[in-house]
Amino acid sequence: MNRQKRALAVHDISCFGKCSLTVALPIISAAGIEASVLPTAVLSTHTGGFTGHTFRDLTNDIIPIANHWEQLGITFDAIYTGYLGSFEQIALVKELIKRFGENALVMVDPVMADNGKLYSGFNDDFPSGMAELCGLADIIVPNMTEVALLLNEPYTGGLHTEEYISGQLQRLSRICKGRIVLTGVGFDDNHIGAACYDNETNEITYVKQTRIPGFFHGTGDIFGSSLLCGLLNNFSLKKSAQIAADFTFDSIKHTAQNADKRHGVRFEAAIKKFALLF
Ligand code: PXL
Repeated sequence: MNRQKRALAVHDISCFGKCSLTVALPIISAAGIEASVLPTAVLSTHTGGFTGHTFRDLTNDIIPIANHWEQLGITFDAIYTGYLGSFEQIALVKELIKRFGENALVMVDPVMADNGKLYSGFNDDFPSGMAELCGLADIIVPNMTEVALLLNEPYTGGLHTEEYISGQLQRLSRICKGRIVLTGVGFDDNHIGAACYDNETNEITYVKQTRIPGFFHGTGDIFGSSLLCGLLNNFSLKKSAQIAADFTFDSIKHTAQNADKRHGVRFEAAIKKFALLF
């Protein structure tokens, strides 16, 4: 039997409203990968749509947790970072990557914005810090709003052209030396998908799925977690991105049309099909 792989997921715990660790953990486990966590903050809900959420910042716990793991000789096959609880945590995550990332696939999802807007709670200097963190990654997974922020450009929205996407990928490749998967790429009204840039071959490939209109909370985390699972199970970049696009689509498809979108999508109904891939 193959040695079991172990991924470290560095995200917040949003106690209600499926996203970040409440989706990353079950998805990583479903793909046969051991999931360890380093929670960056604990919130009563995510920050997208509910009012009055609590916020427990865990910045001061990161280094003591890392110190203990180092004493125990714990290693990881992947480090997957997402929503960070403070600007200061960017430097601490860089430190984690330095200590545990040498033999690990380092995937940075620069979670900070969507639909043209920086998430509440982040200052205007956050994107430049996130761009530095992306510089240490083997693979980054920004959405198109995050791409604009990483490049310090205005967000334009709407449908894309291949020319525009390849230009954004070229500019991003100056910030991130690794592979790049752009999410939320759409060339027509009926489809949405991802653009994958392979830094070794310079090749750009696209994956797509049927577009289901609307905004669905937590789908970026579902896409990122399932992409990581594909890569750790030795699927190609393109195949892993297609697995992620399919699982994200299936999760949205199983979500009731009248469901409260803040609650997240019904990935639980799609996870069996996903698990059978591994
Ligand atoms: O899914 C991204 C995400 C993660 N964590 C928190 C969030 C969001 C998006 O709004 O608020 C706390």
